[in-house]
Parts: sequence; structure tokens; C-alpha cells
Amino acid sequence: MSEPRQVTGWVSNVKILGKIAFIEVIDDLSLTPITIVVKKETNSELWELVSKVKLGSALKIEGKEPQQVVSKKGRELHAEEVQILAEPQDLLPIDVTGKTPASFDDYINYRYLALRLPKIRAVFVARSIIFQEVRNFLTSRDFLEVNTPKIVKAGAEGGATLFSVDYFGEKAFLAQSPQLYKQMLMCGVPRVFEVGPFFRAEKFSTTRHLNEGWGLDVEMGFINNVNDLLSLLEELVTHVNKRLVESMGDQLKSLGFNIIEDMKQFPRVTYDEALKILNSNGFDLKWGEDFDPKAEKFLGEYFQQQGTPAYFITEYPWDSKPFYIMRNGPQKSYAFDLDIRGIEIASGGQREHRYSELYRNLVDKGLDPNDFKFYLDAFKYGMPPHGGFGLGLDRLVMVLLGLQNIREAVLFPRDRFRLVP
Ligand code: AMO
Repeated sequence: MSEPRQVTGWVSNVKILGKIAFIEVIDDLSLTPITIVVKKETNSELWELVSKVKLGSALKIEGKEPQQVVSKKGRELHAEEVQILAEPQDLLPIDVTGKTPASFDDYINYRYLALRLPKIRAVFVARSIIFQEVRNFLTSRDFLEVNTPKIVKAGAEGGATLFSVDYFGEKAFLAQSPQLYKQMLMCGVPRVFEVGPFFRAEKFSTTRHLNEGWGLDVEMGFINNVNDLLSLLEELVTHVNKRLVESMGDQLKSLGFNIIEDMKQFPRVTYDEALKILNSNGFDLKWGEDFDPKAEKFLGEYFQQQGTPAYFITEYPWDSKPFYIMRNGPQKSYAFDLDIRGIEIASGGQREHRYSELYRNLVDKGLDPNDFKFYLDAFKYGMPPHGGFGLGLDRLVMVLLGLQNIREAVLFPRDRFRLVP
């Protein structure tokens, strides 16, 4: 037996076999329960207590690890002292033993209880690793982590998807993206990133849209061209996935997650090439049209067959992209998307950094440059060539774990029909 140690957690299963009690407790951030063993003949007082312990109770246990673990789950503690800290006052609304599955909605409604289930807990442990590794990677590359306002005067991604707020009698909006701010910062620091929430009033009800999400925004100054951005994004996603697989790949696989074990180099295809692939496979898309989810799914499967779940689509038509993107000839742009498993994970591009061209882009897109004065001003004082991308972190968690619905990757998702809890 080892030195005594303490375990705290919740009872996820109780088994009494003759004169031995096996109490499974989900502790710390572990993805398998620890089995607490109490033998009647060793401690009858303790036996009295644990033989009546209720499923779902919060416990503090003092005990020793045996030299030989019998439990199939791998961790065991022979209890010497057990304290019941809290007991459920009601029937648990979801089965914490995991034997009877709950509905999709109940896993969200009772997220705090669902977090005791290894498969759901694993998603949020993985999410935390993904967020940490994004930060680790970018900080190691000398990007400054910044925080920009979430109550704003102007949107960057189109007016129809803004939530408005009353800002002391003035109309303001919740930020759709840090786009304008991260670009303005390029006039003062060479590289920035932000991990923060975004708000979009889109009336979508799909498996990959949220009305409040968490995004990673990156902006990099003094770039040579758009390839600098593609390489950075590729290295970032590869790093994050690699670290995720190293830290918990085996556990994720044994819990049934369809992870991406190895990320090969991301192919880079132009919009024109992607259009050709689609149209020679039964699609009938005109040049300039956006790729709908069906087309995205097809491309996802097309690249998956070549062993590459992640790929870039570059040189999008300028008409389909926002004003801040740099033109590439009369019709194309330096905008790109990163798709993984047929889902758009990030989009970005080289920006227009020349004041007069940017001004013209605003006008061409039917926007009033006066509304963007605070932003445009930053382009007057030595704005270097720059570019960046916005990456949906909820979507990244979803695709790296092979989840079917973005709501599974978010603790308390906000969608059109969900404002509570
Ligand atoms: P975009 O609008 O493409 O680009 O957003 C960037 C990424 O954010 C994620 N995303 C969403 N995820 C869940 N629900 C939504 N409703 C949602 N909307 C967007 C996607 C998407 O690829 N300013 C630009 C980025 C840039 O150019 O730097 C922008 O916001 O993964």
C-alpha cells in the first residue's frame, strides 16, 4: 500500500458485491473514474456509510492505493475515511453512470452534470488544450495577445448580422469580429492575436453556426505576400492538433472520438481549381458563386480520399469578399479559406493597406467611408503590408474531435433557440 492520499469527486457508480463495496468516483479532470474499495470486515463503520451512499453524491475520501489494482478501469483507492459532502436532493436528470443516454438537449441543459461523463468531459479538456496550444504557438512566434472592444460602432462583416445594443441612448453593436481593430493595430505593433467572443445575429440553424462563438483572430504586418499567412495558419493548426494527439489522443480514441492522427501538408487550391473539381463531378456552379455546404462537403471528401483532411482555397472572387481584402487583378482577391473535413474553419487574406485603394474599396462595396473614419485614419501613418485570418475555435474543436454538431463543443451554446442556460 502507498502513502495515504485524498480524492475528491462525485459518485458515478456504486457496486456492492457481497462484503465489498466498489464506489466509482469521477475526480479531478480524469477521464476514467477511480474505484474506491471498502471491505466490511476491515471497517464496519465505514461500510455502514458507503453501503448507503447515493449515486451523484460529492465525496472526500482518504485512502491508500493498493500494490495490485484489480479494477479494470485502472485506478483504485482502499478507503480509510469517507466524508459525504453533498447528496443529490432529487433524482438526477441524466444518468451519470453513462448507461442510459440522455437526449442531445439534456446534455446541454444539465451540462454541469454531463461533465461527469468521460465522453463529454473529454471534449472540454480537449477544448482547453486547443486554446492553450493556440496561445503557446502564437506567443512563441512573437505575436502579442490583445483584447479589443466587443461593443462597437461599426461592423466589418455585413450589417444584417449585427446584434444591436443601446449604448447610453446611442445605437451600438456587439462585435462580429475584431477585424477593424486588429488591422488598426498593425500601425503600432507587427503581429497580434486575440482569443475572444464574437456575436452574429445570423438566423441560421445548422450544425456549424452559433450566434455567440469564440474566435481566434490573427494579424501579421510586414508580410511578403499571402503565402506567409497560409504557412502560419498551417503550422498553427498542425501544432495544435499534434499537441492534442500527444496529450490525449489514446484516451480520445478509446472514448470513440474520430480524431485526426496525422495532419499532412495542406493542399492549396485556387477558387478556380476548386470550381473545376466540383463542376467535373456533377456540380453546376457559376464563377463567382460561393460554395454551399454540399459543395464544401464534396471537397472535404475529395481531399480526404487523398489523405488530407485540411486544405486551403485561395484567390476568391473579390465580389464575394469584404472591402478590407486586397484585390488580385480585376476580379480576384488575396482572400483564402481553410477547410477541414469539409467545414470552413478559418478565412483570411492579405489586406488592402494603401489608404486611397482602401477608401475606393469601401465605396465600391456600397459603404460610407465616413462610418469608418476611425479605422481609415490608421492607414494614413505608415501602415505596412499586412494580412491575417479569423478562425472559429468552436469549429476547430468540432472538427479535430470529429463531432457532428458544433453545440457539442460549447458548454452553454447560444443559438437562435437557446438563451438558457
Ligand atoms: P469569417 O466571417 O469567415 O471571417 O469568420 C471567421 C471564422 O469564424 C467562424 N465563424 C463561425 N463559427 C460559428 N458560428 C458562426 N456563426 C460563425 N461565423 C464565423 C468560421 C469562420 O471561418 N474578419 C474575418 C476574418 C479575417 O479576414 O481575418 C471574418 O470574420 O470558422
